[in-house]
Amino acid sequence: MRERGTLPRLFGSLLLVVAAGISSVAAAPERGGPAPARTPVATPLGQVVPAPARVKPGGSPYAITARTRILVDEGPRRDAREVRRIGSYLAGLLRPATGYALPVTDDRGAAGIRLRLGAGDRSLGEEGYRLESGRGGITLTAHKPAGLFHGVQTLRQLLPVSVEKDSRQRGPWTIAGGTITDTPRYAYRGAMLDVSRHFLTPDQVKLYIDQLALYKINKLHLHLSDDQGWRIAIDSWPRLAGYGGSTQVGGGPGGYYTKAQYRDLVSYAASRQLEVIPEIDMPGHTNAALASYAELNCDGVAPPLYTGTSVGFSSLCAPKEITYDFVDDVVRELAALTPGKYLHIGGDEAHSTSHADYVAFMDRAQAAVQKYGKTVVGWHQLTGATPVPGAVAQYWGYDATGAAERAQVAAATRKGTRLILSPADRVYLDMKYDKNTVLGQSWAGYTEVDRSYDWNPATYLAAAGVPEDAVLGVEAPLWTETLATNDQLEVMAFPRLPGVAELGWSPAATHDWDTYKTRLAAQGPRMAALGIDYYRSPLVPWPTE
Ligand code: NGO
Repeated sequence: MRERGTLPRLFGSLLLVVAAGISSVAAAPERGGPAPARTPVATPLGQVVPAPARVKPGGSPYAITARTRILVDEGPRRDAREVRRIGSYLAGLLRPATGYALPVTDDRGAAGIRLRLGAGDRSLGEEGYRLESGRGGITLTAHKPAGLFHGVQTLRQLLPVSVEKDSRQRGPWTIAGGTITDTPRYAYRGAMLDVSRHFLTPDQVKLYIDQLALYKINKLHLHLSDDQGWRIAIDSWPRLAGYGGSTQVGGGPGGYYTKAQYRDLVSYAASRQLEVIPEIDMPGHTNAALASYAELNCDGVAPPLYTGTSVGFSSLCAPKEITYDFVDDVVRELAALTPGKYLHIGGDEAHSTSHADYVAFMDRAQAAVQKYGKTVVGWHQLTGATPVPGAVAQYWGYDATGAAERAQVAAATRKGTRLILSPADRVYLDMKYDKNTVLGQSWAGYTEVDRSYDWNPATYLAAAGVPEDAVLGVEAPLWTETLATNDQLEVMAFPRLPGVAELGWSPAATHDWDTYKTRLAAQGPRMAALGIDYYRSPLVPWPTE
């Protein structure tokens, strides 16, 4: 939900009062003694999503008060600004609800919440952190800024749900004592937004980014082009966005990102430690481009713009040389907008391209990506062509995917192709939860919250012959044929997305639906306080009012 609505706010505050073990419980009255005082009991240290790798509870809790300062211990100079920015981000999270000033300072004498980059903490890697909580304060330690940022998300979830509100709330703001040492299972923990079927404004995308950050997602894949709309300005082919971006599913105005808007999105994502992976889907799913430039069509005739939801009918013209001028220009301009290492070239459902043309086209499209210094990502149909060394394939098969297709994917992994797993009947967030779900699709089946969470990325394709170390991580795509507003995105993404985030982050040893669903239930009031419209799955024991 874009604005924090009254309803979720009310819902959140009601839940806050009743969610035992989450914010406070009453001490047992002594017979004949004084009236019971409300003793603050902090959230148990491990009760966060994704589950931390190691939790050692114990010792005194720490309470954030009006005297608390945020101490940034800036570490190596190249990271100093970023550490300070994370300190300010934390202060920004805590100030509205606590009402405290929470100054961000580098005064080492200050007590409170300390963010430190330790040179000696290499074992925490690129994204890990340690959170130590005790009477004297909280210390977050990491090797890299991303670790501090993820530690901040853990800290946030350890505070009462009311901390998420944008107006002043009653404390106390107590964090349980102990130590969390946490590093991710997979380096790639992604979410995808299809901004083509329905155009999503920069503000809509930013809101989703903020929601992803809460669960330590670190990649945002943007599906920037499809039959129904081209969403990124390309200077050398201006009609792509200007005309190809002018509509969407069901008609309506569509839209596109100017380069300045897109750069701003990339930097906003980076401020939440997310790397943006742009996708231009080729050679199929290209009606918007074909409609914009007649010369890209084999017959030289531009088709009309398309606002339906069929797939597989469009194709770039593989035998024409101008096709590769187009690919080179688009990839060059997109690579220049992309600080991250990946560039996604689609490659799915090229049903209107002959196999020979597909293979020839994918060879040249991959070469363009390499020429501009990026790593190729493609949907797993890429493995039916010739993936270049280092290419990454995004698996989107499901239970009904045939053995031959799985074997082809496995064969590619044996030659070095790595996989992002997005099994459609597990983590496609556009799949309906059950027959009563109003939005979404069901071609891969209904996907309730347990089904979405309860699988193991490491062994998911093991039977087909995919080795564990071929798995780079997981990604939850959100296709938007039926979705246009943030409320609609949210009710499909939540609460499945936190489960995918946990699959990507938490050690396999923590994987257990029964304990997960309890931790997820505790996220209900938090999501509500944040105004996230989530699906109240009957499988999750949400706190009752
Ligand atoms: C498929 C298809 C998309 C659809 C989506 C809907 C892939 C990779 N190609 O996934 O065009 O939008 O299903 O669920």
